[in-house]
Amino acid sequence: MMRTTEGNPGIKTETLRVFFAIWPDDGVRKQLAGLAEQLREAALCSGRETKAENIHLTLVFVGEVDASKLGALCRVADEIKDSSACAFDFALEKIRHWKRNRIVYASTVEIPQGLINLVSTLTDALSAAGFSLEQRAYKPHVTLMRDALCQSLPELAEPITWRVREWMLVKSEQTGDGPVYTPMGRWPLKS
Ligand code: 2AM
Repeated sequence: MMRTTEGNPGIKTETLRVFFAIWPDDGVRKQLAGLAEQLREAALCSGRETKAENIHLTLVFVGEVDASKLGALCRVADEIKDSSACAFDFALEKIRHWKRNRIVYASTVEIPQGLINLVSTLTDALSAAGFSLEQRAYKPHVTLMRDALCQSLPELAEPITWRVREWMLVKSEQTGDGPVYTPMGRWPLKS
């Protein structure tokens, strides 16, 4: 997105919408995409399913930043990568519906300590580097469907276990065909 710098009508800067996230491997992605499909096929929910390649878990939503800040964001990630959490497993055990914003999502019963550590280290480091973040409580969720209306939601027969081994910085762009997410950097978790 191009915007004009306030007070400098002639100078245009590019802004990017970015967030830190984890992306599932192919197996977990297929299982999660399959869940949304099953909800629709069983006529339990109607709505817009998240495309399989877009299924992810947001760690920290940074929002609109000037493109020139991308380097600073990557430096924050580089600095914490050795002190951040170890690799962890994330068991997706439940499907729920937020009626207010009409989102169907998958989530966990107990947030893994590795995820808590990673999110808090990243949040603290971004704040210390001058990025202003929302103060909302962190509710880890994997969005499966938007604009969703649901009759009821099934319990999962067994958890979907996601082995989290890396995290990334992602650019989000809205297109006529829905959001397009592009990785801008990747960082491994200690094994
Ligand atoms: P959602 O799936 O619940 O909409 C890219 O937009 C990612 O950032 C999505 O995972 C989205 O969550 C999340 N996101 C979007 N806006 C956000 C906000 N204002 N605060 C926190 N997360 C946000």
